[in-house]
Parts: sequence; C-alpha cells; structure tokens
Amino acid sequence: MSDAKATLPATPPPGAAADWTIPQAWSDYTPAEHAMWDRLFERQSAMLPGRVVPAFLDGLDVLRMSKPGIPDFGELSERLTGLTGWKVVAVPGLVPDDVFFRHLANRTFVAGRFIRRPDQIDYLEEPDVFHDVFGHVPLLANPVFADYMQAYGAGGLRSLELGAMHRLARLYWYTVEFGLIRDGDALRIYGAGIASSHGESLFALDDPSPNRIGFDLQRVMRTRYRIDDYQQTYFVIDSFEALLRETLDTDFAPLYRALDTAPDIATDAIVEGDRIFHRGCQAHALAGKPA
Ligand code: HBI
Ligand code: FE
Repeated sequence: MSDAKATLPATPPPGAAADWTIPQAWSDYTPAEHAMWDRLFERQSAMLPGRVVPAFLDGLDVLRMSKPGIPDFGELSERLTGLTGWKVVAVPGLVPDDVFFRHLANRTFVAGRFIRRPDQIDYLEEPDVFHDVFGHVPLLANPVFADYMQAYGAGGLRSLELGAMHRLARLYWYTVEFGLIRDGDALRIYGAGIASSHGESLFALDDPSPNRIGFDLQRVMRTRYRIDDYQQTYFVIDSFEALLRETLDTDFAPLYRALDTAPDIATDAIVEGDRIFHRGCQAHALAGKPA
C-alpha cells in the first residue's frame, strides 16, 4: 500500500469549531494517559541524543518538554509563540488537507488530543498527541524550520488549486515526517515520524535495508511512499536553510507541469542521478513482516 488517503467528511465533527479545532481539555486526561506520555517520552529522549539533529534537543529543552505528563497546549504555545510565533491547537484526528494547510500557513500546528492505548505503543495509524507534539513541536522552536513549515502550508494551498496536492504530500512525507539531515559525515534524524517512533529511530539510521539518498525536490515529488511500514527510502538534506531555499522559495507551478509527464518512482528504487549515501538491501521489506 502506498499514497493511500483516508477520506474525511468535509465538515468538522460535532463539538469541533469550523476550523476543526477542539478544546484540549487538559484536566480531563487520566493518570494512565499522562503515564503513557511519560513512558513514551522517556524511551525516546533516552535514545535520541546523538541520533536526532541537535536543534530537536534544543527545542525539547527551550520548550521545557521534559516536564512530566501530556503538555498543556496553552502553556506550550505561550513559549513557542515567544520564540517563533507558532502555536499548538487540538484537533480530533486527521483534518482535511485544505484545513491542515491553512493552519500551517497561519503558523498554527494542529495536534491530536488523544494518546495511544498501551496495545498501540509501537504503532498506530492516526497521529496522536505523542507523535504530533513530541515529534513535530520541538523543531517549530527553530526559526528556519518554523519558516519552512509555514511556507509549506502556503505551498499546500496553492497545490490544491493546481491539482498537485500529491506532490506536496510527498514533500511533506519525505521531509517533515521522515527526513534525515547530514551532520559532517554522520546522518541524523529530523522527521517527526522517525523521532516519535522507537523502532524507526533505529531502523532509519542503522539498518542496512533502506536507501539513504541525497534530497532532490523533483526526485522526492515523484517518489511513492509507504504508510504501513518503515520507509524503503529516506532522503537526506544538507541543512534546514538549504531545504527552505531549494523548495518553498521557488514557484512550483512550472515544476508541477514539468512533472506531469514524469513517471512515479517506486518506494525502493534507485534511479540515475541519485546521490547515494547508502544503497539499501531492502531485507526488511523483502521479509514482508510489517514493523
Ligand atoms: N491532519 N491532524 C492532521 N495531521 C496531519 O499531519 C495531516 C492532517 N491532514 C492532512 C495531512 N496531514 C496531509 O495533507 C499532509 O500530510 C500533506
Ligand atoms: Fe506527523
């Protein structure tokens, strides 16, 4: 399965505002829900130093995210707004693309309010508060990454008008969710889908299975992705500045037209022109056991 999209109703569910936000109702979280956050937080914050981009750890620190329990979005937003002008608001789950993009373009990050159950500790389909807040919010404290996310939202709205949403969805997937970044000779994690996953934090950097390829905008926009297992290919950026410059500072309309006739690239393919950091053996995908 790849590029699959859940279909969502066009209007928000009962209890949600027109922009799909809901109150976080922080005082309604149970001790068990806070304990689940603490358990996930401890596991990830123990393994990420040396694996994640230093800006991510800086974000955890300046946002005081090691405070026990599920963060209060109001408190978190106060700190974040002071740093980069972003805020975090609660939503029931996935929201429609246009709603999602509009929030990003307004420097608002929408986060699931619910937390996974104990039997979902390693995998769940919808983004919960741990993925959204632990995974995404630390880098929103970084000024360059914060600008990238806003520009992404604006680009997303334009892509809808141009019928090219799938191109931008791939860019998001292979940067914001599953991106790697170069740090001298080493690779580090910056994607939220990796940073919030214990298994993928090991797999993405250390496993011989996946390809690790230098980021190229057109290459990424042509590449399919998997939503049901670890990625078969990760793309490596040189810096957040380079990412911002190479992507969202450019007019995508001519690019979309050029890509109209270009075939999609499979999730595991290596193609001409790839800057290969590691050629994956794909043993994990070939074994066919989802993570
Ligand atoms: N909704 N809550 C939520 N979180 C997302 O990450 C999200 C979404 N709706 C749409 C969406 N992402 C995608 O369109 C983007 O990944 C491109
Ligand atoms: Fe995410």
